[in-house]
Amino acid sequence: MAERVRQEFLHAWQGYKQYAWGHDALKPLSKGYHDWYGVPLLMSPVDGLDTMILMGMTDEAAQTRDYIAKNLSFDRDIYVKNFEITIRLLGGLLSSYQLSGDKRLLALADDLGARLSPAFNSPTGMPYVYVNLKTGAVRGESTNPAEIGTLLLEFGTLSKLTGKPIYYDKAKHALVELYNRRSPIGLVGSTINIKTGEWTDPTSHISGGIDSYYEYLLKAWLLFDDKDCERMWKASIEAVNKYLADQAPTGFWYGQANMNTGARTGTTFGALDAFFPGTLALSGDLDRARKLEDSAYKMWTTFGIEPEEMNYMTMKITSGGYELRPEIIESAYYLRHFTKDPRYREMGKTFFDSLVKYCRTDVGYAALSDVATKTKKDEMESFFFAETLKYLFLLYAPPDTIDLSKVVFNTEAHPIRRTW
Ligand code: DMJ
Repeated sequence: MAERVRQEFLHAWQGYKQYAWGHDALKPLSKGYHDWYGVPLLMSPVDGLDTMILMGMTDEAAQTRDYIAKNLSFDRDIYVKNFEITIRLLGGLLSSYQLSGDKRLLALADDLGARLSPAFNSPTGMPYVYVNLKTGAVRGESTNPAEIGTLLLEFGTLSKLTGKPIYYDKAKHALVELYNRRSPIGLVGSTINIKTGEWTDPTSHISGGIDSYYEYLLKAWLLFDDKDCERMWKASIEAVNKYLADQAPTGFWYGQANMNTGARTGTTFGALDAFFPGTLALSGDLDRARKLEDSAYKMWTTFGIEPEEMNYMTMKITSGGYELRPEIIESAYYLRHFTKDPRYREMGKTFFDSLVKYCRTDVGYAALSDVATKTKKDEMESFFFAETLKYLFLLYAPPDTIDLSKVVFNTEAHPIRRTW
């Protein structure tokens, strides 16, 4: 299985190289390319490089690394999303630096970190959504917990590797400011204004927009031995399990609730929520992790492939796309690691077979606009290289490929090694 996954990585990578080389992403149907901001930031190569290294594609990885070092420039007059660029590019550069020892990648990461840092210059210290890489100008006051709280692994690691504490301090301050605005019952909402610090949507959940905030509380504790993060994680997970977990007739799920009252406001779950069994497993809560992954697997097999979102009470789709997302596979990887239960490799085979059956094209893999009809769309996100295929590979690879006692994955599956 590991070798089959590797071959599929190569298939998609060759498509990217043939039709989109030097750009952010391959368009897998029209055989063109897409750049997020008009000029290339090498999203797919930077996101995919550490997967290549872990898969043992030594020559391919060396060529890609050299290309990145010689061609990637952040001296661009463009407004970029601080969150996406941090998790994909900063995370990718840092992990590939650690895996290869190529100091040019660390220099690029340091340059990027410095250019992103003005994002934190708000009245609360919580980051603006966008920052201009050349001028440092910022915009976007309305944001969410994930975009505020999913920066510390990358900025913190940059501090440890460069000896510049400012990166850690800014990202940690943002995280604490967010945590301090939790409700009296310990939950956070969906939307917050970073200038006023006021919540503008009180809906609490573990889904997209909040998800990796929780993931980073736990992982920043593990990676940096940060006791504040340990405390914040423990207080947060208690509230999440009390108010968001839902034992329904269809299974064990996590839904939506009002952050102030705890009253249930929604019963949807989707592809993004499926990261949570992995986070629970990493925290040691194997009981909830197993039950939730079983539910997520039911979601996948009900439709042949998972939808972006469905109502878990009715098992009806509420948002029908599939973006080639990794989360359910990531969770299978953690559960397999911690339980050794063969069930999770069997699940992985189902995920792999569905991907090949419904998403493979002659030059790569395509997202689906509708899982009910399995209609493809012209997109292959860089996280397909960074995460989806990496976690699938690791689910079957020899256990010494990654030592989870020394490594923490960022939310884009870039492995960060604790060298400090
Ligand atoms: C990735 O960029 C990251 O996993 C992020 O945390 C959520 N969205 C995508 C994958 O679905």
